[in-house]
Amino acid sequence: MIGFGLCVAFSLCAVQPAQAAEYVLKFGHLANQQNVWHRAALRFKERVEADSGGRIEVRVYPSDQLGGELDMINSIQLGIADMTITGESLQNWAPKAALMAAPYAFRDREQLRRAVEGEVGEEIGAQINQRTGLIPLTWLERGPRELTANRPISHPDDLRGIRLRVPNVPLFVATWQALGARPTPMAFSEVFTSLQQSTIEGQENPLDLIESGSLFEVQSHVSLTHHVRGWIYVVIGQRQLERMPQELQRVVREAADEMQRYHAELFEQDQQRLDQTLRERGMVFVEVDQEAFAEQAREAVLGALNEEQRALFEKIQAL
Ligand code: CS2
Repeated sequence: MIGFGLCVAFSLCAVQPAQAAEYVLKFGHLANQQNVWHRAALRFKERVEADSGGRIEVRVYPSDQLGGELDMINSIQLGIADMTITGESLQNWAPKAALMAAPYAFRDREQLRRAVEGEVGEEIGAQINQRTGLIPLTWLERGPRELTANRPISHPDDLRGIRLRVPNVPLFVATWQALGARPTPMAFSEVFTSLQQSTIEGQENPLDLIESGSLFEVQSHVSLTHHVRGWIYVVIGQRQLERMPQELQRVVREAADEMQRYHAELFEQDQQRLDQTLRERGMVFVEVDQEAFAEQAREAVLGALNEEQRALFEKIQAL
């Protein structure tokens, strides 16, 4: 063996390639690299690779690099990708998932936690798994969804048929139609350009995704509707998880728990920062007639729920 010194000097040593991982998890999501979802996903990657001794490699792709949310769900089902971060869009397969983001369903964060970590969350998670073949590994709390536009909107009457992008969530379409908007389902990655080209006039999202999508460049006002308080799941394909030996499945699940703990830490700090950051980016924050929005939306939400969704909605109200 040539001495180390010579190795260094002449870099003659065959550098041993890192042991190729036995399993690779491709993890795509829609937020950008600064967003708390991505930072928490990198912590997940770190823990999985360290605790599996390199037997699992996690490749994290932000900003819809592997495709939009619905594409990601289909890719995981086809085995082309393995993990993503998704929520109420799963309603297209599992109706109960709509309750993850039912407008005006949750009074506060404690009620939300009781729902997610109790029977409601179990019911939703079970139907998601049955209907999609995805396993929710952990859940992440979300900031309230707010409405953005290029004018102040403080009452449903101000919507006046606004062309509003919503994610591919039938319950959102029904709710915003009833409120007087013209909702257009669209992938998050298309929102910036559609706003820039005035194909749509507004959208609604938590502040962190307003920032993540640089929407402050194409939207002047944030109307504080707080119309949805909800959560999102970190999901993995059931086949992808169960093809691993038990000890590696445990590594993945424990890393997901760590991801949630780390995200919770980041989330609190982030929520303090975002309001100020978006104001500094020039966005004007508008107080709204919460009761008027809630009154009109609640009727629409209840009217749009089928029997099993309605039962879950009632369960949430009782928490
Ligand atoms: C995002 C998504 O696309 C969006 O507006 O906020 O996270 C959205 O909430 C999805 O429907 C979640 O499934």
